[in-house]
This record gives sequence, structure tokens and C-alpha cells, in this order.
Amino acid sequence: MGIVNVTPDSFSDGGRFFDAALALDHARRMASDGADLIDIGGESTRPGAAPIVLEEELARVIPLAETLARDGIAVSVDTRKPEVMRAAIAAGAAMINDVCALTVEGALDACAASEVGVCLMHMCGEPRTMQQAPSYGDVVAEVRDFLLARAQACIAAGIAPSRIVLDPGFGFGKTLAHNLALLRALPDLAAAGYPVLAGLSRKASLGQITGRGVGERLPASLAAALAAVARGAAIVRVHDVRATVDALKVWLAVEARSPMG
Ligand code: 9MG
Repeated sequence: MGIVNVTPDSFSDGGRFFDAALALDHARRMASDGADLIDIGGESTRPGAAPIVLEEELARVIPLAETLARDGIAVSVDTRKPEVMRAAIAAGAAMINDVCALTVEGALDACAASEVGVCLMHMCGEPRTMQQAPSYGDVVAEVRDFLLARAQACIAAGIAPSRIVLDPGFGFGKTLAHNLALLRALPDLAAAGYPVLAGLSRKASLGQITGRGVGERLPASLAAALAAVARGAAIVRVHDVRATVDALKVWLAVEARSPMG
């Protein structure tokens, strides 16, 4: 999954793709580099980010989603708002990626009324404050229990289990120790039977481990993507598609899991 942030304040690309034409080029490039899915977000979810109004989010995301879907590129729309979900589905999105796991009123119904996939992510708190003092008794159990409860809520609302993806939400109200514990325990989450999505690309935890700034985290991001796939992640959400695809091809060939093997 390639990331396109159509925001002026993304942590990872500093708003480079806020311009619609640049965002479209970037998305097409990621698709030709091997991304199976392009995740478009119009509202920043980085720590400290403030929410934006509905009209602004619609204007940032929907025309791009429509164009890519018309090109035959599978699109995921990263949003918490049911109105944006409905518009994204009408525009041809294949997946709704919700960092609030469809907990906002109306979100479950917006997705249930369609055939889209849904990515349910765990977040402790909300983006503005989530990194202030994240705390858990047992982070792995709490995240897993939350995600499985949200999957059940989806199923009760009429969303087939085959449409559900789970995501532990690396960096969303988690310390480095929490993120590492969740990454190590990814096989347990995958054992629940839903595809697991892992988003570690360029995140702060990688900076904490390596001492690198956000622009220098490609090697760390590749290592994190491989570590996640080796532990059962079915989807990795990344900024650097070309490099990640190459790294995964080598890893899969070694594991004899691809035609090259
Ligand atoms: C929008 N967004 C930012 N980071 C993310 C992550 O790790 N997972 C998902 N599903 N979405 C994310």
C-alpha cells in the first residue's frame, strides 16, 4: 500500500503532494512501481495534528480517488468521517482505512452499505494528544481485544469477515516499547484470521532506534516492512514503494514464496 498524503502538514513528506497534479503523478508512479493499493489521506493523523472540516477533506481526496479509480488503480481512502467514506465509495474506492476503526457514528453504516474493504486500526486517544503519555496494562492483549471487538461490530453491521483488515496502529498512542511489543506479537494478531496491515514507514520509533531524521529512514523502513511481513503482515503501508517492493521480492525469493523462488 503506497501512501499519498494530500495534506499541507504531513510528518513524512512535509506537504510535498498537497498540489493535486503532484499527488496524481506520485500515486501513478507508486502504482507502476508495484503498489497494489494507493492510500489517499486528506486529514493529517500525525501526532499533534488538528482535525479539518469536511468540505476541505472532500475536496482534497475525492477528485484524486475518482481519477485513480478510473485509471483502474485500487484506491484506499484514509478517513474518519462517514460523509467522506460515502463519497469515497461512490468515487470507486476499494477500501476505507479508518484510524478510528469505524467508531464514529455513521461510519459502520456508511461501509456496510457497500462492498468495500475496511481497515480497522487501533489508536489510543486522538492524534492531537495521543503521544503525550500512552499507557497500557498489556498492550498486545488490549490492542488485539479492541480490534477483534471492532471486527465483531463490523460483522454485526453486515460487513462480511472477508472485507476486514486489522491494524495495530504503530505510533498511534504508543511508545517505542509498545510498538516493538506489537511488532513481535504480530503473528498472534494474524492468527485471528484477518489480514493484518502494518504501517511503520518513516515513523518516529524508527527514528528513536536509528537516530535518523524523517528524511533518512528508508533503510529502517525497509527493515521494519520485512520484519512485519515475516511476522504475518499481509499489507505494508509505505512511502517508498519501489524500494519496498524490491526488498520484499528478495525476501520472498529467499523464502521460496514467489514464482522467482
Ligand atoms: C493514516 N495512517 C497513518 N499511519 C497509519 C497506519 O500505521 N495504519 C493505517 N491503517 N493508517 C495509517
